[in-house]
Amino acid sequence: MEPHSPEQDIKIVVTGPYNAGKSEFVQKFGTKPINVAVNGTTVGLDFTHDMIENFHVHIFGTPGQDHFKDVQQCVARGASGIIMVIDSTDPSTFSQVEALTKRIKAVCGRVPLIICANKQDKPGALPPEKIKQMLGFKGKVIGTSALRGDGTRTSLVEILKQIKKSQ
Ligand SMILES: Nc1nc2c(ncn2[C@@H]2O[C@H](COP(=O)(O)OP(=O)(O)OP(=O)(O)O)[C@@H](O)[C@H]2O)c(=O)[nH]1
Ligand SMILES: [Mg+2]
Repeated sequence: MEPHSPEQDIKIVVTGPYNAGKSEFVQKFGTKPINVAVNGTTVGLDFTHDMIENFHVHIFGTPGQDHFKDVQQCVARGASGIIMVIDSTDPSTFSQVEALTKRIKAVCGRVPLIICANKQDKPGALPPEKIKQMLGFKGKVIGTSALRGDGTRTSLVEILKQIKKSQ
């Protein structure tokens, strides 16, 4: 077996508003994902790890509820990339994206960020292009269904690509 090479380790944070599907997203990776939750809402973190594109990717999910601000920052600290998961059927939550991005970047720096327009399997889900326009976001918005696992790996590969490019 090859010796473990630390430069191939990478930390990604999965964040987003309450109930957007962050935990469901993280659960799609690795063999033994962890979710620290009470009554279905994350109160601690989600964590898993997986090998993707020759990187050993450590995937951390934050809580979404605003009263866990400190926990969000704790979980996000040191991440090289941010995946912002939003619920495409709930535009009332989109206004939270800006403040959340600021809060997470305060502990990660100006690292690459992509948005996952999640719950695309649900009727009434706004398409990713529409959400990109509504948010005025310049980066990549990828349609996902964390429930079905659609687009989750594509999102990870995209953020890794952006991280590699920025280094
Ligand atoms: N239909 C559908 N349901 C989803 C999808 N992703 C998540 N859900 C459901 O939405 C609910 C919330 O998902 P979670 O993954 O717990 O959301 P979260 O963002 O981690 O929530 P908090 O940790 O409480 O902020 C659960 O019932 C999920 O099964 C999706 O892509 N499609
Ligand atoms: Mg959660």
